[in-house]
Amino acid sequence: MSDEESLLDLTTSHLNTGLRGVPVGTCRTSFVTPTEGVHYCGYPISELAMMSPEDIVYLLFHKELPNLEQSVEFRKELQSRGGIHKEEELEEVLAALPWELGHPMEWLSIGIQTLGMLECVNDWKEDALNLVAKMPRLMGLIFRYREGNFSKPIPSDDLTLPLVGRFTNTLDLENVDKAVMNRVLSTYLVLHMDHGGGNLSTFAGKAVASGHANLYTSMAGAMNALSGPLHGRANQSCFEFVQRIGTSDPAEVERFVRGELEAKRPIYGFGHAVLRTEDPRAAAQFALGEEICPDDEYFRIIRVLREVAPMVLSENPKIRNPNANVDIASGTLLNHIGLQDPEYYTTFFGWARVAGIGAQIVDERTVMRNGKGIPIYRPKYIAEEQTLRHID
Ligand code: AMX
Repeated sequence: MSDEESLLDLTTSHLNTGLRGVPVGTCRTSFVTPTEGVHYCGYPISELAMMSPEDIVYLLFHKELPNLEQSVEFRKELQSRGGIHKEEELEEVLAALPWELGHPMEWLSIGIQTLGMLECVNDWKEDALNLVAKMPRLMGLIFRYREGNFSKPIPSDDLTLPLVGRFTNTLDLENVDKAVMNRVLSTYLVLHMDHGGGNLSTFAGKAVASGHANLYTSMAGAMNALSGPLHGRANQSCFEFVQRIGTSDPAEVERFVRGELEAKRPIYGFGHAVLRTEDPRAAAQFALGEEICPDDEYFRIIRVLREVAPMVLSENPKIRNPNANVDIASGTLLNHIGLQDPEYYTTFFGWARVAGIGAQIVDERTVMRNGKGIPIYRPKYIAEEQTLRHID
Protein backbone atom coordinates (compact mmCIF):
# COMPACT_ATOMS: atom_id res chain seq x y z
CA MET A 1 0.00 0.00 0.00
CA SER A 2 1.43 3.38 -0.98
CA ASP A 3 1.48 6.30 1.43
CA GLU A 4 -1.13 8.04 -0.73
CA GLU A 5 -3.47 5.00 -0.57
CA SER A 6 -3.02 4.66 3.18
CA LEU A 7 -4.35 8.19 3.59
CA LEU A 8 -7.47 7.66 1.49
CA ASP A 9 -9.81 6.85 4.37
CA LEU A 10 -8.36 9.46 6.68
CA THR A 11 -9.52 13.03 7.11
CA THR A 12 -8.04 15.91 9.03
CA SER A 13 -10.35 14.93 11.90
CA HIS A 14 -8.11 11.89 12.55
CA LEU A 15 -4.97 13.96 12.96
CA ASN A 16 -3.57 15.02 16.34
CA THR A 17 -6.13 12.88 18.19
CA GLY A 18 -3.71 10.40 19.78
CA LEU A 19 -4.72 7.81 17.14
CA ARG A 20 -8.17 7.66 18.78
CA GLY A 21 -10.32 5.22 16.83
CA VAL A 22 -7.69 4.63 14.14
CA PRO A 23 -7.29 0.84 13.69
CA VAL A 24 -3.60 -0.14 13.82
CA GLY A 25 -3.55 -3.88 14.34
CA THR A 26 -5.15 -6.99 15.80
CA CYS A 27 -4.98 -8.21 19.38
CA ARG A 28 -4.98 -11.89 20.36
CA THR A 29 -5.30 -11.47 24.13
CA SER A 30 -8.21 -9.14 24.88
CA PHE A 31 -10.87 -6.73 23.69
CA VAL A 32 -13.30 -4.33 25.37
CA THR A 33 -17.04 -4.03 24.68
CA PRO A 34 -19.39 -1.25 25.84
CA THR A 35 -21.58 -3.59 27.87
CA GLU A 36 -19.35 -6.37 29.24
CA GLY A 37 -16.05 -4.53 29.42
CA VAL A 38 -12.79 -6.34 28.96
CA HIS A 39 -12.68 -9.94 27.70
CA TYR A 40 -9.52 -12.04 27.98
CA CYS A 41 -9.21 -14.41 25.01
CA GLY A 42 -12.98 -14.27 24.53
CA TYR A 43 -14.00 -14.70 28.19
CA PRO A 44 -15.82 -11.74 29.79
CA ILE A 45 -13.87 -10.57 32.83
CA SER A 46 -16.86 -11.28 35.09
CA GLU A 47 -16.33 -15.01 34.43
CA LEU A 48 -12.61 -14.84 35.26
CA ALA A 49 -12.56 -12.43 38.20
CA MET A 50 -12.30 -15.06 40.93
CA MET A 51 -9.77 -17.32 39.20
CA SER A 52 -6.11 -17.47 40.18
CA PRO A 53 -3.57 -15.09 38.61
CA GLU A 54 -1.53 -18.11 37.50
CA ASP A 55 -4.43 -19.52 35.45
CA ILE A 56 -5.10 -16.12 33.86
CA VAL A 57 -1.42 -15.71 32.93
CA TYR A 58 -1.70 -19.15 31.30
CA LEU A 59 -4.82 -17.98 29.42
CA LEU A 60 -3.13 -14.83 28.09
CA PHE A 61 -0.07 -16.72 26.88
CA HIS A 62 -1.78 -19.90 25.63
CA LYS A 63 -5.14 -18.39 24.54
CA GLU A 64 -7.06 -21.07 26.45
CA LEU A 65 -7.77 -21.76 30.11
CA PRO A 66 -5.69 -24.56 31.59
CA ASN A 67 -7.19 -27.85 32.72
CA LEU A 68 -6.23 -29.03 36.19
CA GLU A 69 -3.09 -30.82 35.03
CA GLN A 70 -1.93 -27.88 32.90
CA SER A 71 -2.61 -25.52 35.78
CA VAL A 72 -0.45 -27.57 38.15
CA GLU A 73 2.34 -27.85 35.56
CA PHE A 74 2.22 -24.12 34.83
CA ARG A 75 2.58 -23.27 38.52
CA LYS A 76 5.70 -25.47 38.59
CA GLU A 77 6.98 -23.69 35.49
CA LEU A 78 6.50 -20.27 37.10
CA GLN A 79 8.22 -21.59 40.21
CA SER A 80 11.24 -22.64 38.17
CA ARG A 81 11.34 -19.25 36.43
CA GLY A 82 10.77 -17.13 39.55
CA GLY A 83 14.20 -17.03 41.21
CA ILE A 84 16.26 -13.87 40.68
CA HIS A 85 19.74 -15.32 40.22
CA LYS A 86 21.56 -12.04 40.73
CA GLU A 87 19.34 -10.71 43.51
CA GLU A 88 22.28 -9.21 45.39
CA GLU A 89 23.13 -6.98 42.42
CA LEU A 90 19.46 -5.97 42.07
CA GLU A 91 19.29 -5.08 45.75
CA GLU A 92 22.45 -2.96 45.41
CA VAL A 93 20.73 -0.89 42.72
CA LEU A 94 17.52 -0.52 44.76
CA ALA A 95 19.57 0.47 47.81
CA ALA A 96 21.21 3.25 45.79
CA LEU A 97 17.95 4.87 44.61
CA PRO A 98 16.85 8.23 46.05
CA TRP A 99 13.93 6.87 48.05
CA GLU A 100 12.83 10.26 49.33
CA LEU A 101 12.41 11.56 45.79
CA GLY A 102 11.28 8.82 43.45
CA HIS A 103 7.69 7.71 42.82
CA PRO A 104 7.18 3.93 43.20
CA MET A 105 6.47 3.70 39.46
CA GLU A 106 9.95 5.09 38.78
CA TRP A 107 11.31 2.39 41.05
CA LEU A 108 9.31 -0.23 39.21
CA SER A 109 10.59 0.88 35.84
CA ILE A 110 14.20 0.95 37.06
CA GLY A 111 13.69 -2.40 38.78
CA ILE A 112 12.48 -4.04 35.57
CA GLN A 113 15.26 -2.42 33.56
CA THR A 114 17.83 -3.66 36.09
CA LEU A 115 16.36 -7.17 36.06
CA GLY A 116 16.82 -7.11 32.30
CA MET A 117 20.51 -6.22 32.64
CA LEU A 118 20.95 -9.12 35.04
CA GLU A 119 18.64 -11.82 33.69
CA CYS A 120 17.63 -11.20 30.04
CA VAL A 121 18.02 -14.25 27.77
CA ASN A 122 16.93 -12.40 24.59
CA ASP A 123 14.01 -14.70 23.80
CA TRP A 124 10.66 -12.88 23.76
CA LYS A 125 8.54 -15.63 25.31
CA GLU A 126 11.16 -16.85 27.76
CA ASP A 127 11.81 -13.31 28.96
CA ALA A 128 8.09 -12.45 29.18
CA LEU A 129 7.30 -15.50 31.31
CA ASN A 130 10.46 -15.11 33.38
CA LEU A 131 9.52 -11.51 34.15
CA VAL A 132 5.97 -12.49 35.17
CA ALA A 133 7.50 -15.07 37.51
CA LYS A 134 10.08 -12.66 38.97
CA MET A 135 7.67 -9.74 39.49
CA PRO A 136 6.42 -10.74 42.99
CA ARG A 137 9.94 -10.68 44.41
CA LEU A 138 10.84 -7.45 42.58
CA MET A 139 7.65 -5.80 43.88
CA GLY A 140 8.35 -6.93 47.43
CA LEU A 141 11.95 -5.70 47.28
CA ILE A 142 10.82 -2.31 45.91
CA PHE A 143 8.46 -1.89 48.85
CA ARG A 144 11.12 -2.92 51.38
CA TYR A 145 13.91 -0.76 49.95
CA ARG A 146 11.82 2.32 49.16
CA GLU A 147 10.39 2.32 52.67
CA GLY A 148 13.81 1.63 54.20
CA ASN A 149 11.97 -1.14 56.05
CA PHE A 150 14.75 -3.31 57.46
CA SER A 151 13.54 -3.61 61.05
CA LYS A 152 13.27 -7.30 60.22
CA PRO A 153 15.52 -9.04 57.67
CA ILE A 154 13.91 -9.58 54.27
CA PRO A 155 12.80 -13.24 54.11
CA SER A 156 14.28 -15.20 51.23
CA ASP A 157 11.99 -15.74 48.28
CA ASP A 158 9.74 -18.76 48.89
CA LEU A 159 9.27 -20.07 45.36
CA THR A 160 6.82 -22.73 46.50
CA LEU A 161 4.20 -20.05 47.21
CA PRO A 162 1.73 -18.69 44.64
CA LEU A 163 2.76 -15.45 42.89
CA VAL A 164 0.89 -13.18 45.31
CA GLY A 165 2.08 -15.16 48.33
CA ARG A 166 5.70 -14.58 47.32
CA PHE A 167 5.08 -10.82 47.35
CA THR A 168 3.39 -10.75 50.75
CA ASN A 169 6.07 -13.07 52.10
CA THR A 170 8.78 -10.62 50.99
CA LEU A 171 6.81 -7.68 52.41
CA ASP A 172 6.39 -9.52 55.72
CA LEU A 173 4.04 -6.92 57.24
CA GLU A 174 3.01 -7.13 60.89
CA ASN A 175 -0.65 -7.03 61.99
CA VAL A 176 -2.18 -7.88 58.64
CA ASP A 177 -4.40 -10.79 57.67
CA LYS A 178 -2.20 -12.39 55.01
CA ALA A 179 -4.99 -14.64 53.72
CA VAL A 180 -7.27 -11.67 53.05
CA MET A 181 -4.36 -9.67 51.63
CA ASN A 182 -3.52 -12.49 49.22
CA ARG A 183 -7.14 -12.80 48.16
CA VAL A 184 -7.58 -9.08 47.43
CA LEU A 185 -4.28 -8.90 45.56
CA SER A 186 -5.07 -12.01 43.51
CA THR A 187 -8.38 -10.51 42.38
CA TYR A 188 -6.68 -7.17 41.74
CA LEU A 189 -4.08 -8.80 39.50
CA VAL A 190 -6.64 -10.79 37.51
CA LEU A 191 -8.83 -7.71 36.91
CA HIS A 192 -5.93 -5.55 35.72
CA MET A 193 -3.86 -7.94 33.60
CA ASP A 194 -4.91 -6.77 30.15
CA HIS A 195 -7.14 -4.20 28.46
CA GLY A 196 -7.00 -4.49 24.67
CA GLY A 197 -4.14 -3.54 22.39
CA GLY A 198 -4.35 0.23 22.15
CA ASN A 199 -4.16 1.50 25.73
CA LEU A 200 -1.15 3.75 26.15
CA SER A 201 1.18 1.49 28.15
CA THR A 202 0.51 -1.60 26.05
CA PHE A 203 0.89 0.34 22.85
CA ALA A 204 4.09 1.98 24.11
CA GLY A 205 5.57 -1.38 25.16
CA LYS A 206 4.79 -2.97 21.80
CA ALA A 207 6.18 0.06 19.95
CA VAL A 208 9.48 -0.13 21.85
CA ALA A 209 9.64 -3.89 21.23
CA SER A 210 9.06 -3.33 17.50
CA GLY A 211 12.54 -1.81 17.32
CA HIS A 212 13.84 -5.08 18.83
CA ALA A 213 14.72 -3.61 22.18
CA ASN A 214 14.52 -6.57 24.56
CA LEU A 215 11.44 -7.57 26.57
CA TYR A 216 12.63 -5.96 29.81
CA THR A 217 13.53 -2.66 28.13
CA SER A 218 10.19 -2.62 26.33
CA MET A 219 8.34 -3.38 29.57
CA ALA A 220 10.18 -0.61 31.43
CA GLY A 221 8.99 1.74 28.66
CA ALA A 222 5.44 0.48 29.11
CA MET A 223 5.64 1.10 32.86
CA ASN A 224 6.82 4.68 32.26
CA ALA A 225 3.76 5.17 30.04
CA LEU A 226 1.52 3.65 32.73
CA SER A 227 2.87 6.02 35.39
CA GLY A 228 1.08 9.10 34.02
CA PRO A 229 -1.81 10.58 36.01
CA LEU A 230 -4.13 10.28 33.00
CA HIS A 231 -3.36 6.57 32.71
CA GLY A 232 -2.37 4.14 35.48
CA ARG A 233 -1.86 6.72 38.17
CA ALA A 234 -5.61 7.51 38.09
CA ASN A 235 -6.06 4.72 40.67
CA GLN A 236 -3.95 6.69 43.15
CA SER A 237 -6.02 9.84 42.47
CA CYS A 238 -9.26 7.87 42.89
CA PHE A 239 -8.45 6.77 46.42
CA GLU A 240 -7.18 10.24 47.35
CA PHE A 241 -10.56 11.52 46.08
CA VAL A 242 -12.46 9.05 48.28
CA GLN A 243 -10.35 10.10 51.26
CA ARG A 244 -11.28 13.75 50.60
CA ILE A 245 -15.03 12.99 50.72
CA GLY A 246 -14.69 12.00 54.35
CA THR A 247 -18.36 11.05 54.99
CA SER A 248 -20.78 8.33 53.96
CA ASP A 249 -23.86 10.46 54.57
CA PRO A 250 -25.68 10.36 51.20
CA ALA A 251 -26.73 14.02 51.29
CA GLU A 252 -23.18 15.11 52.12
CA VAL A 253 -21.72 12.87 49.43
CA GLU A 254 -24.11 14.37 46.88
CA ARG A 255 -23.15 17.89 48.00
CA PHE A 256 -19.47 16.97 47.61
CA VAL A 257 -19.97 15.54 44.10
CA ARG A 258 -21.90 18.63 42.96
CA GLY A 259 -19.21 20.87 44.44
CA GLU A 260 -16.46 19.04 42.57
CA LEU A 261 -18.35 19.35 39.29
CA GLU A 262 -18.95 23.05 39.87
CA ALA A 263 -15.21 23.46 40.50
CA LYS A 264 -14.62 21.67 37.15
CA ARG A 265 -12.88 18.74 38.81
CA PRO A 266 -13.44 15.13 37.69
CA ILE A 267 -15.53 12.70 39.71
CA TYR A 268 -12.90 10.02 40.03
CA GLY A 269 -13.93 6.40 39.66
CA PHE A 270 -16.72 7.19 37.20
CA GLY A 271 -16.89 7.30 33.42
CA HIS A 272 -15.16 5.31 30.71
CA ALA A 273 -13.96 5.80 27.16
CA VAL A 274 -15.53 2.55 25.87
CA LEU A 275 -17.87 1.07 28.50
CA ARG A 276 -21.44 2.33 28.67
CA THR A 277 -22.49 0.42 31.80
CA GLU A 278 -20.81 -0.09 35.18
CA ASP A 279 -17.43 -1.74 34.68
CA PRO A 280 -17.75 -5.42 35.70
CA ARG A 281 -14.32 -5.01 37.32
CA ALA A 282 -15.88 -2.45 39.68
CA ALA A 283 -18.79 -4.82 40.39
CA ALA A 284 -16.35 -7.66 41.19
CA GLN A 285 -14.44 -5.47 43.64
CA PHE A 286 -17.63 -4.25 45.30
CA ALA A 287 -18.73 -7.88 45.77
CA LEU A 288 -15.37 -8.70 47.35
CA GLY A 289 -15.56 -5.61 49.58
CA GLU A 290 -19.06 -6.54 50.80
CA GLU A 291 -17.55 -9.84 51.90
CA ILE A 292 -14.33 -8.69 53.54
CA CYS A 293 -14.84 -5.10 54.68
CA PRO A 294 -18.51 -4.01 54.61
CA ASP A 295 -17.95 -1.68 57.58
CA ASP A 296 -14.64 -0.14 56.47
CA GLU A 297 -15.06 3.67 56.56
CA TYR A 298 -13.92 4.13 52.97
CA PHE A 299 -15.97 1.19 51.75
CA ARG A 300 -19.06 2.83 53.24
CA ILE A 301 -18.19 5.99 51.29
CA ILE A 302 -17.75 4.25 47.94
CA ARG A 303 -20.93 2.23 48.48
CA VAL A 304 -22.86 5.52 48.72
CA LEU A 305 -20.81 7.15 45.95
CA ARG A 306 -21.70 4.24 43.63
CA GLU A 307 -25.38 5.23 43.97
CA VAL A 308 -25.10 9.01 44.19
CA ALA A 309 -22.47 9.89 41.56
CA PRO A 310 -24.20 8.21 38.54
CA MET A 311 -27.42 10.00 39.47
CA VAL A 312 -25.68 13.40 39.49
CA LEU A 313 -23.42 12.72 36.48
CA SER A 314 -26.35 11.58 34.32
CA GLU A 315 -27.82 15.08 34.61
CA ASN A 316 -25.06 16.10 32.18
CA PRO A 317 -25.89 14.60 28.75
CA LYS A 318 -22.34 14.97 27.45
CA ILE A 319 -21.04 12.44 30.00
CA ARG A 320 -21.44 9.24 28.06
CA ASN A 321 -21.03 6.82 30.95
CA PRO A 322 -21.96 8.07 34.44
CA ASN A 323 -21.29 4.66 36.04
CA ALA A 324 -18.46 3.35 38.20
CA ASN A 325 -15.17 2.32 36.57
CA VAL A 326 -12.46 -0.08 37.76
CA ASP A 327 -10.72 2.50 39.92
CA ILE A 328 -13.65 3.26 42.23
CA ALA A 329 -12.98 0.42 44.66
CA SER A 330 -9.43 -0.84 44.18
CA GLY A 331 -7.77 1.75 46.45
CA THR A 332 -10.29 1.16 49.22
CA LEU A 333 -9.60 -2.58 49.15
CA LEU A 334 -5.82 -2.12 49.07
CA ASN A 335 -6.06 0.33 51.97
CA HIS A 336 -8.22 -2.10 53.94
CA ILE A 337 -5.71 -4.93 53.67
CA GLY A 338 -2.94 -2.73 55.05
CA LEU A 339 -1.42 -1.17 51.94
CA GLN A 340 -2.21 2.35 53.01
CA ASP A 341 0.02 4.56 50.88
CA PRO A 342 -1.84 5.42 47.63
CA GLU A 343 1.48 6.27 45.94
CA TYR A 344 2.07 2.52 45.55
CA TYR A 345 -1.27 1.67 43.96
CA THR A 346 -0.16 2.08 40.37
CA THR A 347 2.66 -0.42 40.92
CA PHE A 348 0.04 -3.14 41.46
CA PHE A 349 -1.55 -2.10 38.18
CA GLY A 350 1.89 -2.34 36.57
CA TRP A 351 2.60 -5.72 38.14
CA ALA A 352 -0.67 -7.05 36.71
CA ARG A 353 -0.14 -5.54 33.28
CA VAL A 354 3.27 -7.18 32.87
CA ALA A 355 1.32 -10.35 31.98
CA GLY A 356 -0.94 -8.78 29.34
CA ILE A 357 1.70 -6.53 27.83
CA GLY A 358 4.21 -9.40 27.86
CA ALA A 359 1.77 -11.71 26.08
CA GLN A 360 0.95 -9.03 23.51
CA ILE A 361 4.62 -8.32 22.83
CA VAL A 362 5.23 -12.05 22.34
CA ASP A 363 2.31 -12.18 19.87
CA GLU A 364 3.52 -9.15 17.92
CA ARG A 365 7.13 -10.31 17.82
CA THR A 366 6.72 -14.04 17.22
CA VAL A 367 3.20 -14.81 15.94
CA MET A 368 1.86 -11.97 13.78
CA ARG A 369 2.57 -12.03 10.02
CA ASN A 370 3.08 -15.81 10.09
CA GLY A 371 5.72 -15.54 12.76
CA LYS A 372 7.73 -12.82 11.05
CA GLY A 373 6.55 -10.22 13.55
CA ILE A 374 5.20 -6.72 13.04
CA PRO A 375 7.65 -4.27 11.46
CA ILE A 376 9.09 -1.39 13.40
CA TYR A 377 6.32 1.11 14.27
CA ARG A 378 6.41 4.10 11.95
CA PRO A 379 3.13 6.02 11.80
CA LYS A 380 3.13 8.93 9.40
CA TYR A 381 3.26 12.52 10.54
CA ILE A 382 2.40 15.24 8.05
CA ALA A 383 4.12 18.57 7.89
CA GLU A 384 1.46 21.17 8.58
CA GLU A 385 1.74 22.95 5.24
CA GLN A 386 1.25 19.59 3.44
CA THR A 387 -1.89 18.72 5.35
CA LEU A 388 -4.31 20.58 3.13
CA ARG A 389 -2.66 19.28 -0.04
CA HIS A 390 -2.93 15.56 0.89
CA ILE A 391 -6.09 15.31 2.93
CA ASP A 392 -9.75 16.27 2.41
N1 AMX B 1 -16.34 13.51 36.04
C1 AMX B 1 -16.41 14.72 35.43
N2 AMX B 1 -16.51 14.88 34.09
C2 AMX B 1 -16.60 13.75 33.35
C3 AMX B 1 -16.57 12.48 33.92
C4 AMX B 1 -16.41 12.36 35.32
N3 AMX B 1 -16.33 11.20 35.94
N4 AMX B 1 -16.65 11.55 32.93
C5 AMX B 1 -16.74 12.23 31.78
N5 AMX B 1 -16.69 13.58 32.03
C6 AMX B 1 -16.68 14.66 31.05
C7 AMX B 1 -15.39 14.57 30.22
O1 AMX B 1 -14.31 15.23 30.87
C8 AMX B 1 -15.79 15.25 28.94
O2 AMX B 1 -15.78 16.65 29.16
P1 AMX B 1 -15.32 17.68 27.99
O3 AMX B 1 -16.30 17.45 26.87
O4 AMX B 1 -15.42 19.00 28.65
O5 AMX B 1 -13.93 17.28 27.62
C9 AMX B 1 -17.25 14.82 28.78
O6 AMX B 1 -17.71 14.47 30.10
C10 AMX B 1 -17.45 13.64 27.86
O7 AMX B 1 -16.63 12.58 28.31
P2 AMX B 1 -16.90 11.05 27.88
O8 AMX B 1 -16.93 10.99 26.40
O9 AMX B 1 -18.10 10.56 28.62
O10 AMX B 1 -15.64 10.32 28.48
P3 AMX B 1 -14.12 10.34 27.96
O11 AMX B 1 -13.89 9.14 27.11
O12 AMX B 1 -13.76 11.66 27.39
O13 AMX B 1 -13.32 10.19 29.33
C11 AMX B 1 -12.66 9.28 31.44
C12 AMX B 1 -13.29 8.99 30.06
C13 AMX B 1 -12.50 7.98 32.19
C14 AMX B 1 -11.27 9.93 31.24
C15 AMX B 1 -13.61 10.24 32.20
O14 AMX B 1 -14.85 9.62 32.41
C16 AMX B 1 -13.04 10.73 33.51
O15 AMX B 1 -12.29 11.71 33.54
N6 AMX B 1 -13.38 10.06 34.66
C17 AMX B 1 -12.92 10.49 35.94
C18 AMX B 1 -11.46 10.08 36.18
C19 AMX B 1 -11.34 8.58 36.35
O16 AMX B 1 -12.10 7.92 37.05
N7 AMX B 1 -10.32 8.03 35.72
C20 AMX B 1 -10.08 6.60 35.76
C21 AMX B 1 -10.40 5.96 34.45
C22 AMX B 1 -10.40 4.48 34.61
C23 AMX B 1 -10.04 3.77 33.36
O17 AMX B 1 -10.57 4.01 32.30
N8 AMX B 1 -9.08 2.89 33.48
